[in-house]
Amino acid sequence: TWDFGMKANAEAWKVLSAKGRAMDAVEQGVRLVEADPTNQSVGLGGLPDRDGHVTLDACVMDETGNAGSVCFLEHILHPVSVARKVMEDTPHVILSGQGALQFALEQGFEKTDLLTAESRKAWEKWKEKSEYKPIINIENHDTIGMVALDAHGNLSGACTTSGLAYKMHGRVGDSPIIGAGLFVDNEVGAATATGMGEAVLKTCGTFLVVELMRQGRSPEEACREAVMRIAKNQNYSDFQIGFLALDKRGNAGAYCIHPG
Ligand code: SD4
Repeated sequence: TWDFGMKANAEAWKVLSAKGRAMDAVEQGVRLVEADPTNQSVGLGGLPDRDGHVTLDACVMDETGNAGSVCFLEHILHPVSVARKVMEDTPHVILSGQGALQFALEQGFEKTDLLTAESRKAWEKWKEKSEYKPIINIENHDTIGMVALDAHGNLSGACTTSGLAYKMHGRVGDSPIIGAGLFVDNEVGAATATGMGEAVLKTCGTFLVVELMRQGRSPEEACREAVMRIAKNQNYSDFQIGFLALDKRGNAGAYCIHPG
């Protein structure tokens, strides 16, 4: 998702080309973007919610259908890796808020201040009007989702975000929700989403994309149909939604509402 993902792809490719696991590839790939302070939308440097808190959502899903997720998590540089720990080291799928932070600290993750001077300044400026109109477009976006197929024929995916800028405190988007921001079915394919999370949540977006591929749609056709289902019922002039998908044979496709 989005052009800042190109370097994440390159990082993930290092793992894939060495015949590593798709799960490791997607984790390594998106971590690069989480740690990049110039990207004001994922992890470090993410724009805060309306009360000034940077709150993070992330999830992973692997080739066995196992999944892990954190949402409404603060102060952790790599939420995707905490999500993977939830998947591998707990009997649960989702940990949220204080509980997710407590788990991360117990696992040895360090507490980090994620609000950079630039993002604080942007928030101070936003507060002058406090206009709450989340718009997602090419200048204002905030999620990296990645899906991969490895040399062993296995699929995995990861999705991580600081969510909508200036969202309500406590708001959780689609990105950490299995079947909304990310879904992987190793027999069929994998899909991830970006854009206005509320619309993706209400349509179980990536679950829909994978199920459409199961019925025989190509990755692009499946993404288009999922986008159309959202566009049919909502006035989408002010928001973007994009789906990306990869099938079991390695065919990739994507579709979004607006260009860019
Ligand atoms: C969310 N889906 O929190 C994310 C935002 C996003 O590009 O993808 N923006 O709703």
